[in-house]
Amino acid sequence: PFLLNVLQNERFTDGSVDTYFIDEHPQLFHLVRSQNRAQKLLYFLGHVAVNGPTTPLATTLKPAEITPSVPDVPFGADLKSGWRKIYKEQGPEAFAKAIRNHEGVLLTDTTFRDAHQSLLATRVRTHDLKRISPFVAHNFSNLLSVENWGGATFDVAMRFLTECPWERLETLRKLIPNIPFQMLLRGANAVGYTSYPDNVVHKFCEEAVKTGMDIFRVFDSLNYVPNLMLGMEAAGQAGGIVEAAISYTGDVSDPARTKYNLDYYVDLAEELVRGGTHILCIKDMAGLLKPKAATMLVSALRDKFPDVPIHIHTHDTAGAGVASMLACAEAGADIVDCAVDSMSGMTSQPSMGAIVASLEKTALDTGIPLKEVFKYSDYWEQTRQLYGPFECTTTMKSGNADIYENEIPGGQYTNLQFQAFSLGLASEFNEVKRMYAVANRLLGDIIKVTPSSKVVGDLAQFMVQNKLTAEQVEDRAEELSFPKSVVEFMQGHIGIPPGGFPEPLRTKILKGMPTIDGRPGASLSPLDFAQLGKELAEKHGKTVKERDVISAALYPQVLDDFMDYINLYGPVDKLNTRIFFDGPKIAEEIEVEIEKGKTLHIKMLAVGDLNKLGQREVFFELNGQLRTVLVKDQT
Ligand code: 3PY
Ligand code: ZN
Repeated sequence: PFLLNVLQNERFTDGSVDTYFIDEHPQLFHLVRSQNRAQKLLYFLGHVAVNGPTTPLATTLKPAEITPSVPDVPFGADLKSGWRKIYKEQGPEAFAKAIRNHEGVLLTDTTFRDAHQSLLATRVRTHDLKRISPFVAHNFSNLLSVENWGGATFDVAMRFLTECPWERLETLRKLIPNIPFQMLLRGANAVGYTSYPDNVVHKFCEEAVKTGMDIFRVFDSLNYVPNLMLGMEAAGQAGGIVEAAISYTGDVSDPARTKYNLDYYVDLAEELVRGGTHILCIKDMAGLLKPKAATMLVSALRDKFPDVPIHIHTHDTAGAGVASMLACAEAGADIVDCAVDSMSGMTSQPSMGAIVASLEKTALDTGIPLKEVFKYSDYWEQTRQLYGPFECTTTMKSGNADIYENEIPGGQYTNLQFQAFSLGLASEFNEVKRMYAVANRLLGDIIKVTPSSKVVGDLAQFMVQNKLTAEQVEDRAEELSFPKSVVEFMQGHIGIPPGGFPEPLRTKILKGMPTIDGRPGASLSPLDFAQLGKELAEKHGKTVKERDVISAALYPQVLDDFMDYINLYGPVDKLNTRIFFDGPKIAEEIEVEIEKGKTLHIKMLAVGDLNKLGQREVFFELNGQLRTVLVKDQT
């Protein structure tokens, strides 16, 4: 209040007094802001104490009461330069050339993105990524990249972790300046589930490069080339390294599976190479690439494209991931994906330690120090316990080779299993898996990855719930009310599948509804960013950043909710993970560093009785002083 009085004083505002004291003491203003932030955090903690977690916990498990220890990083030691230097100094083409000239196999570490997207429902917070980042920068400068952004992490960060995904990228970039960062871009769907106007995808990529992103793995859920090209162009024009990905399905080693055979993949690769990709990726999102198929596919691509780096992504759902990655490496792949041991296996990527150890002292040596991998794994083994409420292992106890039949992508496999178990229908999971394969054939045997995997999953669940066989679906298609995702797929909303749409099923389902011919985004008019920025500023009453406008373009409602939440609860991303999910215990002392050098000491003392207005007073000690907040009891 004192500062506000000064600022509003006429003599102050007309400049007729000497304000050097204020000019020289900017911290006076910080004080006002940080008090406000502290009060908001107390309100958040009070709210959790009274009403429970603001982020729905998926199971009854609690985060473990531990503070994971971070392995030492030598103080003041210089960082070794890594692959990022080549890219930044010489550009993407030279980067690609250097990869081809490199002896040995390079690794991409997916621990910061796909591993937790697959095992922990994408819930890993920046707080825990940040703590281990200096260790990664110091010990793993030989990594080709750290995959740490994109896919589902973008919306989950705002929606469930109430933290800004851009800030995550910026923070990690500062801590890991030497290793290239890699993200997953869903082509024309950017990091969303639907097509966006072209200028949204372009603007998103520009901002991502500015914030620190380097390599863009671009895929399309139907391998639809126009969608892929749009994503590749956006990433390339923004100055990023383009890694066009072919999503892998079927089995090239099985002569009976003719739709997605070697010719299909080599022809598609040819289009992507012609389209200017710097790196070619095989994205095996369901973990279907068995060792023999891996050898066949990589050898064919290696022969055909001797100058293009080949990067392989897989999931270890069946348990054959390490064997397949070794086969890829032997056949000439330049880079393979892995996750640190304690975050690997099952629907995640194969184990980094296992791959590093298998190739040590061979011509394909990864150059990654195994001893440091153990320490890195130890950090994640501990940290993973904080995410107990989201553990896929509550339902999944082992790998399962049945994915060779149902072809369900890693992330979706654990989701479907969890859904079935939480409805008490464990046996139904088997039925859903079986029906997933049936639904896929009904839809024409399509590529299954976000968002086309949802179409297949929705149809499978619809068939299980309504006890429909494939024949019944085909016969009664005109009268059934199909899930929205299935209808939109048939309308062409996500693109055109290889070999076209299944007929007569499509005609029967659409019954004359409008269809989109060609690339869905092509018919969308450009988004007016200036107008959207104005609207956001009016709504949220503060200077909205460019990156917030981009988030709003992708996820309007999610961004609005996120901003309202932050306005109410303050910088909850600064709380440690157990406290964020579950709140403190009575009398437990916690420290929250809300900015560098500014730490709050908070102790929750008591939760008061319910008053006549249905509220409870929650008592705290904040930096030694008594504070209270009044919280509406919503239980
Ligand atoms: C995503 O789109 O998020 C994926 O991880 C697909 O494999
Ligand atoms: Zn994946």
